[in-house]
Amino acid sequence: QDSVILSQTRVGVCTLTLNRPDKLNAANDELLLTLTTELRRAEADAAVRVVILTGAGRGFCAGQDLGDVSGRDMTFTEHLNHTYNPLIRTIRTLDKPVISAVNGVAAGAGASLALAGDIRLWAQSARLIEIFSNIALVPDSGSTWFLPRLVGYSRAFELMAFAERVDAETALKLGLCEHVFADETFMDDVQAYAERLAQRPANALKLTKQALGAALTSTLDEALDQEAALQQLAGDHWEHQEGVTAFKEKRAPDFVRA
Ligand code: T3D
Repeated sequence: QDSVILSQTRVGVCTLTLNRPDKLNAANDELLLTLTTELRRAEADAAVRVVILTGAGRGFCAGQDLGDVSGRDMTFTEHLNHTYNPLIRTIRTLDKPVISAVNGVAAGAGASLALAGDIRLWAQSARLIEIFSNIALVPDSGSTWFLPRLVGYSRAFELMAFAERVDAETALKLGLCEHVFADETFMDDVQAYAERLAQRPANALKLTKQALGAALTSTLDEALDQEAALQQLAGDHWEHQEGVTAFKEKRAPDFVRA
């Protein structure tokens, strides 16, 4: 398989691998559009409960393929609206959890992709660089939205202004990732984590993702209204019944029904 995106589904977990390892998975249009399509395909596939995004080889994603920019027949704005922005929106609105499994360097739009996941798992040797200012560009693909929410305005500005390299230990401290795993066992650890997540109640997680996504830009009043509406959908679902029954019967709930 030599597609720019590799797809494999195992035990309810679909792994989408950016596959241009010679260029640290720098993104061309084909990669970005295919990744968006594959995410939607995973969303529609009943066998998939969790999606992992990762990179082949030693890099996660080195951002825009700089060999692909000159001579392009789109403006920057048109290009972002055609490729990166639909991808980031797809990740954040997908009705299944998306894990960014950051196996190596994540730079530029690759850093944005690393931040866009609902959960961010890093290998020990992974690095994140808001590298845009090195080529005098503005952080895009959601970085200006994700990063200040995680680290605060001034830290985000500093990381962007100096294109500072953030290592895994610092990322964990700053809240840019949830867990760091050893390089040697990274994808096994990520798969095990994803399989645990796949056992959780899929409908409740879908609604939780929706509620959290909305709450990030809402008032408390709006969040309370949103919770009340979504709780009805959760409460009416068989998963809720199973959770309550399992509690009463003093057994583990089974949220993965064939
Ligand atoms: O619409 C729009 O187009 C605007 C959107 C912009 C979004 C963006 O992402 S802008 C930012 C673009 N990305 C960069 O500026 C990063 C460029 N890469 C680097 O600075 C370094 O490669 C890294 C710091 C990421 C990693 O450094 P290192 O030393 O580990 O690896 P390397 O040797 O530089 O790279 C390995 C190979 O990958 C190398 O190819 P070679 O010499 O072995 O044939 C290198 O040229 C290639 N590569 C890495 N990044 C890119 C790339 N090729 C094309 N585009 C890249 N972005």
